[in-house]
Amino acid sequence: MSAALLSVTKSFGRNLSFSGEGTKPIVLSTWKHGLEANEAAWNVLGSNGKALDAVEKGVMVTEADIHNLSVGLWALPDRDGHVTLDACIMDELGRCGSVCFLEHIKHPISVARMVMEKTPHIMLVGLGAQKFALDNGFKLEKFDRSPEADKAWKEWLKTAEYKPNINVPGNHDTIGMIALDANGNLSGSCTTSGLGYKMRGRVGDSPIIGAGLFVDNEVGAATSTGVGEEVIRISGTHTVVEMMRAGHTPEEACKIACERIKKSPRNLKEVQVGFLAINKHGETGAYALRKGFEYAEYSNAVKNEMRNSKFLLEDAK
Ligand code: SD4
Repeated sequence: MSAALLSVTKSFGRNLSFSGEGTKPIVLSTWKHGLEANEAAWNVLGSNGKALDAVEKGVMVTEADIHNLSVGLWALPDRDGHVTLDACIMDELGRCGSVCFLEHIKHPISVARMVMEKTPHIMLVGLGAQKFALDNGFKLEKFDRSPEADKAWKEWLKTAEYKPNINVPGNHDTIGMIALDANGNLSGSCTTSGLGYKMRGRVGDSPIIGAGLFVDNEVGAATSTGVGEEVIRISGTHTVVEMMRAGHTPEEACKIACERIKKSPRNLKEVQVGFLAINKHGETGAYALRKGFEYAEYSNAVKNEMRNSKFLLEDAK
């Protein structure tokens, strides 16, 4: 047997021989706003609810936060001043739904869930996604930008320099949430306004299944945050889940995905990416390219605490 195959077989042994109760229910989400979102998710999980409901209800809190500059309608606009939203959701049956470039709708995650549940498709974009939302009872929110976002955008226009700065609050803070419910089922959600001052029409990793979010109920779930282009290039969260399938811990799996990004010949100086993962046993882990990525974890053992992710590159500011 080749060395590579042997190591895969060996590491598979780790998963198969996992013993103990594991941790469930449990919910994890990216960044500080994850604390509030986790509370809402825990309301579902703690009363024996489904992971799918938990991850929708959880991130809806962030989408409705009028002070959040990176998720929902009150977030930073694109360079032309329009707020365009991306979101996706995936459940334990491998069902998934996604919306991209959605404007003037408050809860893209719920539209994504409806795409999953009511259509034969996975992704709807732009005006088509908006029409689908309106046809299904969502309301058109007519304002263009929140006062906070408007002020930030007008300030940005003075130089109009596009820089997806690393770890700048408000520019990198997508919420990705993954949960394991009391019945041992996994689901995940991811929702964002994307990178602040992006080109009009730009879509990142967050609404792309296998990039911003991936769930395999036999193995685990993962979500990502940061510069979406880099995550898409390596099918980031699919990679993380496949590494867990091969027997790696969630933290190792996230680290391997970061290492793939690090190998890039492109200049990654301004790039941050963070991965967050959970396996079927409720083991959790994260890894980032650079210092600064943090996430919130909530279980019976860990009552909603922030954790700092380990990272690969020491050159963080
Ligand atoms: C994107 N990944 O649109 C998103 C942005 C982000 O934390 O994650 N911010 O590329």
